[in-house]
Amino acid sequence: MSDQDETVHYDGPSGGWGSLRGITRIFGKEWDSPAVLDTLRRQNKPGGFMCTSCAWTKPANPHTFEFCENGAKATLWELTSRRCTPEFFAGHTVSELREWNDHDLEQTGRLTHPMRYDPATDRYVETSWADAFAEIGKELQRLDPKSAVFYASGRASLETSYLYALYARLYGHNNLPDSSNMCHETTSVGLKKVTGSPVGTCVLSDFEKCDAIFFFGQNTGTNSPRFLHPLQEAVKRGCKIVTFNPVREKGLVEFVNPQSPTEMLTGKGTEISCQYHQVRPGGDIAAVMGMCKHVLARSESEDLLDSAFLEQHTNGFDAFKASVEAASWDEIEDESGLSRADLEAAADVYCNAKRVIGIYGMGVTQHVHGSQTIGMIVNMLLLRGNIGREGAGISPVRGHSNVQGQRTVGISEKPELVPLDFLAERFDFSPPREKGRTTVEVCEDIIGGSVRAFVGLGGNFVRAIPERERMEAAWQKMRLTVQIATKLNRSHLINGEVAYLLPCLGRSEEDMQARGPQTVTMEDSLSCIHGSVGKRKPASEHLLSESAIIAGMAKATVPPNPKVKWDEWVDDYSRVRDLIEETYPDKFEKFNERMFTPGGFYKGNKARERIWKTESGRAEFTVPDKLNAVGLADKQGRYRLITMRSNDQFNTTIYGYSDRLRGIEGTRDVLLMSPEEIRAAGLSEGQVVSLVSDADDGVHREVGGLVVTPFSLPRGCVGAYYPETNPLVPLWYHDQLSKTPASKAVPVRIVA
Ligand SMILES: Nc1nc2c(c(=O)[nH]1)N[C@H]1C(S)=C(S)[C@@H](COP(=O)(O)OP(=O)(O)OC[C@H]3O[C@@H](n4cnc5c(=O)[nH]c(N)nc54)[C@H](O)[C@@H]3O)O[C@H]1N2
Ligand SMILES: Nc1nc2c(c(=O)[nH]1)N[C@H]1C(S)=C(S)[C@@H](COP(=O)(O)OP(=O)(O)OC[C@H]3O[C@@H](n4cnc5c(=O)[nH]c(N)nc54)[C@H](O)[C@@H]3O)O[C@H]1N2
Ligand SMILES: [Mo]
Repeated sequence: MSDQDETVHYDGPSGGWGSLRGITRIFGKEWDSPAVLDTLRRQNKPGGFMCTSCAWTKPANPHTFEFCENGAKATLWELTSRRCTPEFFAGHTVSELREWNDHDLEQTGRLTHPMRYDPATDRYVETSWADAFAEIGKELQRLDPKSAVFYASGRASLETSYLYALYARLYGHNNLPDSSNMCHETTSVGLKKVTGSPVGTCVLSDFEKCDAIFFFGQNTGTNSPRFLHPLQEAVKRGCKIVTFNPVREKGLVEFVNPQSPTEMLTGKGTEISCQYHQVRPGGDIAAVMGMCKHVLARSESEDLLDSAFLEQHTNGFDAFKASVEAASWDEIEDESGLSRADLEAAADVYCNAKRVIGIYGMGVTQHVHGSQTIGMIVNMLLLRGNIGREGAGISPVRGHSNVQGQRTVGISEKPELVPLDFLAERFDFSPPREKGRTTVEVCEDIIGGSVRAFVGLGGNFVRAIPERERMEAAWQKMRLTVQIATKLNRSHLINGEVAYLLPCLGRSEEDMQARGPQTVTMEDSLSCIHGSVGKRKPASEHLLSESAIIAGMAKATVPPNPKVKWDEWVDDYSRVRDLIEETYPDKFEKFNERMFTPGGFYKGNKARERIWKTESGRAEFTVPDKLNAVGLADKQGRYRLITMRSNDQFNTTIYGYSDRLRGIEGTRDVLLMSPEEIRAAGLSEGQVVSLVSDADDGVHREVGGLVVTPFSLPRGCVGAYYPETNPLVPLWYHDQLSKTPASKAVPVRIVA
């Protein structure tokens, strides 16, 4: 932290007036129209509509405005008055649009008509829904179902997701990757391995009772800002927050509550983290090892461990203890980049707290040994019985607003997670039993040629995945690509021989079906299910709901089946909720009755009750096989690249060019480095450089035009924005257990 003064940084807190200016700057006049304000007022409230931005939970007693700067951006982005029409497409070839950047593509506004790609003119041309469904159905019928992939980007509702997964299985495949495969799949696999549950164990009230929170690699201020409110309240009642992050993220340093007049007037906020440790990327395994070492050392003379819990509920403690004793402080300090004194101070907070929560995000999951880091965090919590009791637990912060829910209702490439026997009987068919493809496997098989069709239920797959250059070339050899979307993005411009772009309703819009206006539901990060009602007039009269589009394609693809009632389901989504309840009775009891429960209804979690669905039937201690989560060893000239999100983006949607909370303005083409590293590399501030891949695999990958920008970061690492730097991530560079791409320590060199 010595170099703070030389580096760009933002002096204001997170929240505060800056957050309101952030909205105004991008949306200008659009943002204060009465209709828009009315929509925002209903956001994240019982009976209102659920934000399309992050998955943070929606409280039972919401604030007057239960939305944050970035939630407002997401909503306004959907409500824009701009339209991307057939006339627009008539004026631009697809090749030309491929030269446009992400921001400008989405700025063309909401898609209005179903479009088909016309290779003769290299343009998208207007088509009818009936023709689109008929041709898509015919194309899919010609293909081997196993060669098709149905991707989902965690936004679509539980109802749509259930229908989509059923459609895939009726057609004949389990190729149902979703954005989770690039995100928290490490959790779904790694956390499940050690606790038996693929999701977090905490509920909102735990944040009202915990004494300490340990934060690993999650950027609350930008990515789940409403979570800052419970954190602020926790700090005010004396809870200690200890953060591990290579970047000093403003939201975890200080927060001014935009809903508090006093705080807004005085500008005086709350200090969030009492300790902030700038761990090296991938160094969390070592950092937690250091803390555990101190806890175990102190436990020699103090009664610190929860022996009854260890005895009754855990497996593997002795082996873990031996591994902690074997790890040397020298190694721990070197791998974590943190001093023994700092780690002991962090461990003291842990020892002094009766109830502890562990939080993590992409800084943990997007590493080659990310699952081992999750195991390590769980190890630390288990030592003092901090899982399965009030005020304590493990809480991954999920990304997309319904990404967790999509997995809950059957969008999964892992057949063992889906009640296939029930589906077989209920719908009278033989569901495919073979494992489907993860995102990385989809990419490998598109390159290899065995994937012939791709359907995207939202998202921007081609832009979000690793290895962009090779993927874009291979993509165009597919026979069929279908994208269901609200706005134009790069994935729509890299298409197969037959390609469709199908525009859908957004969540804030009224979804009118034969039996009246419809409600949809989603599951948040804390496993609570909420109903969401859109009220806005749709952006175009030609839009269909996502459920109607899925049903339209399904009817044209799979033979009629008296038990499969696409039309009835689309007429009235409550019937789909009945199906979900029938399929998952333990989680969705009285679904239709309970969907407007204030704060959502909790689907339950066995690990929270200390029922461990693991191999041993107990919570598992695990011994990491190395002290850092990075895939390749350090060497001269190699840096660990952190691919980052700015405060003005939602994944590949770029709202603007201000990363307000990090003090980076006007550009995304930056290479962030510490002043020491800039000097050591013989570079200077403002110099334009390229990053090239240093993955030792002989593949040339390069991203140029990056301006060297001093920024407080640990040694040996650099930072740059996602998705611009995705061409640098090798496809094979992923978490070992779950195949989540390891986007947080990508091996690169700098070329001046
Ligand atoms: N406004 C907005 N909200 C979003 C999104 C968005 O793009 N914009 N995206 C949504 C989605 S899909 C997701 S998954 C979530 C993502 O939300 P996060 O999980 O917060 O993901 P990132 O911003 O990619 O990075 C997380 C943090 O990890 C830190 N980090 C990097 N490497 C390491 C490491 O090795 N160790 C530690 N301890 N920290 C590290 C980074 O500095 C960064 O602060 O947010 C969701 N919400
Ligand atoms: N290098 C690097 N790569 C990463 C990451 C990283 O941190 N670093 N993060 C990864 C993560 S965590 C994730 S989740 C993925 C994100 O990958 P995706 O989920 O595939 O991408 P998004 O950018 O969220 O998708 C944006 C598009 O979704 C469409 N859309 C928006 N709203 C709706 C809607 O209501 N319905 C439909 N049908 N479409 C809609 C719009 O057309 C918009 O252009 O990227 C991953 N890739
Ligand atoms: Mo994500």
